[in-house]
Amino acid sequence: MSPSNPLTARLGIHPIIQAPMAGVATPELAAAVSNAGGLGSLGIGASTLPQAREMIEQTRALTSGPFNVNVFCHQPALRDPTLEAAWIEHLKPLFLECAAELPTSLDEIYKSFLDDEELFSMLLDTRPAVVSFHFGLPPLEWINRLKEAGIYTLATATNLEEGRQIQDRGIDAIVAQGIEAGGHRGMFDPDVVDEQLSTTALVSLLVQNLELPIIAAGGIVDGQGIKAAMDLGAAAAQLGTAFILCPESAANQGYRAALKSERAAVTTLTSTLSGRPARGIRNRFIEYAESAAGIEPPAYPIAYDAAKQLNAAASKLGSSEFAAHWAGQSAPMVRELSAAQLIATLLRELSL
Ligand code: FMN
Repeated sequence: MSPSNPLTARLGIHPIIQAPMAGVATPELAAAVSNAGGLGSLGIGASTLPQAREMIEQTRALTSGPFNVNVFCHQPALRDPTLEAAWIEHLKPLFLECAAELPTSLDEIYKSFLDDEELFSMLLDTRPAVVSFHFGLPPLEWINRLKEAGIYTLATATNLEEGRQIQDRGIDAIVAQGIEAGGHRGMFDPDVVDEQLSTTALVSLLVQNLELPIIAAGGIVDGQGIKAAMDLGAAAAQLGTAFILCPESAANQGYRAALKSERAAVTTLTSTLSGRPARGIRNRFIEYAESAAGIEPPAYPIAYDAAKQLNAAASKLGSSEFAAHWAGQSAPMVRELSAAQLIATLLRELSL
């Protein structure tokens, strides 16, 4: 077992964080991880305010351990009616195939935390032990107030420049998200050139150049992977895909079947599902949506509205070919265990 470091000592945890996963992480999953000595996380980026509060309260009822609540700090979407109409038109054959009504317009289906003062107040009120930020950072004043409330803060970086901004803003620790990672890339600005750094390169870069504890995320599914990251100087590892098959996750049968099939070996980074780059198992939606050169998806999360409507219609017909099955590059190696068994297994492998 690795010795404790400032991050694990402050939170009183093993160096294992279950990644926040909007739509997949449940109170049961987060609490089971925290009860097993890791840090469980909730992803409330796509939840309404009452849903988010309820998830926090449910988690608190299931564990006395610390847990993390994650919010999305993307720049609010710039509307482009022409682009949005062209995207709907592009997807028309898929809507027809699923016998679904073609949307006449698309919505910004959830707010950025940057625009959500009520959510900020709710976090101050409920005071989870940890709050984490994805896609950017909130204003300094909000970070300071969360920290004054005793909350430990984390933020995702995909390169050194983002890591520097996180450190300068006074965040407590950095999640170093490599290109292998499942789900959305936490890059602050999806329009800048993506350096696409691997988890190994990024962790080393951040450890060598910054002072904050670094949490390795991306492609890690076993204790050996956690150990390798810690050998590079990471204080902990954050695992997402590894927890999707846990019975406590909200993943549906189609998602579980895809992750257990040979198709899990082929993951793709695509903006077509949501409007921001995210890694998932390649399916017919991605194949089709990427097929037309020159037709770009609308901004995040407007594109997601189209994909979610299509997936809802396809699901009714028993198809999950249009779903967002987020998964990282190590997806073929995930194990189907309860969260407690998975943490125990990871700890055993880590101490070998
Ligand atoms: N990261 C966030 O910060 N917030 C999220 O809501 C979020 N949702 C995710 C949903 C899924 C299904 C997955 C697989 C990842 C998600 N991520 C999210 C990214 C994870 O925090 C983490 O970077 C990633 O899972 C690490 O790579 P791995 O999946 O290979 O372990």
